[in-house]
Amino acid sequence: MKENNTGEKIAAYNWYPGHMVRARREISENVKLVDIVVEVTDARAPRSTRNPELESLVAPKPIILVLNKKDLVNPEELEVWVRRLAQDGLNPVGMVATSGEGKKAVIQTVEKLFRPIVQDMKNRKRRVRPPRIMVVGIPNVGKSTLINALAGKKTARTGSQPGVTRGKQWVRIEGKIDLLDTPGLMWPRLSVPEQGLKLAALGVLGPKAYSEEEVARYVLRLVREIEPQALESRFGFKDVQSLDENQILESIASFRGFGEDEGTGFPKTAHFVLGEFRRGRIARIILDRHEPGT
Ligand SMILES: Nc1nc2c(ncn2[C@@H]2O[C@H](COP(=O)(O)OP(=O)(O)OP(=O)(O)O)[C@@H](O)[C@H]2O)c(=O)[nH]1
Ligand SMILES: [Mg+2]
Repeated sequence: MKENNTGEKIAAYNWYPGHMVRARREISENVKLVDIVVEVTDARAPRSTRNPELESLVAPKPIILVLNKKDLVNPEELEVWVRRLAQDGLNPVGMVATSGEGKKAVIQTVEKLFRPIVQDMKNRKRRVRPPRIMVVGIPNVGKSTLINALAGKKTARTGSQPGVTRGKQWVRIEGKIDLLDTPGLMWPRLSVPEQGLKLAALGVLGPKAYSEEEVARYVLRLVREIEPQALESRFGFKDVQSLDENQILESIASFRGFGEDEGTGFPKTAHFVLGEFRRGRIARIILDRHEPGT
């Protein structure tokens, strides 16, 4: 099946075992230095853009799950995910790292999760210090943007703090939280072939790892299922549910004046569809479904 091709290509191209071993080692080392781990995910695929191993790597330290790029999803749909993830103890926070929206909620969640740790320090008659956090996540979810948003302009690098860790760079956020200033890069979850297509659709994977035409067809299929009216209003379709992906591509090709694209399998149209989807200009849908494994 085509889906499998993309899944296999992705696995072979991006994440061979050597990468994973190194990433795993680095995260396990860094997690010793912090109290709380901030896992950044893409709100358009809250399950598929998580790393399935992270919880066991960082346990018993708590995770704050940032659902970033929430400007690209429907707010009510995101709220359902936030409630479910909260039930799983993952402390979810929706965020727009590019604008800083959600930053306050992240800081408040850090403070809430740190309270019992402070209590413990007091009980042991230890000096109370600020919470230490680190950011982790798969490629392209917005880790660097989030670090910049948290650190802001006013915050100076605190340098390698003796007594914290030599050689590590920390930044102090709003005078009260120490953030490790380099994010931990995790590998994506590829247990189900469809997840490869989702990650490709969201731009998590390098362009050599997938076929744009295959991924564009997948995106169109999902939008047709989840929010057909989005395709109808954007491209003037009448009854998009009666069309297959090829017919949809063909119509978009003529809508855009890419008519000559048809004979070559719609590469231009596919590229256009993916670009528009990634910018949130086709539909603001969450690609993951609520049932596990999807
Ligand atoms: N729409 C939107 N785009 C965002 C948001 N946060 C980040 N981006 C964009 O997503 C892209 C990736 O952001 P980065 O911060 O570089 O992501 P990263 O996780 O550091 O990526 P790698 O370092 O490659 O692993 C950039 O084009 C950002 O501008 C957001 O909240 N909304
Ligand atoms: Mg980065």
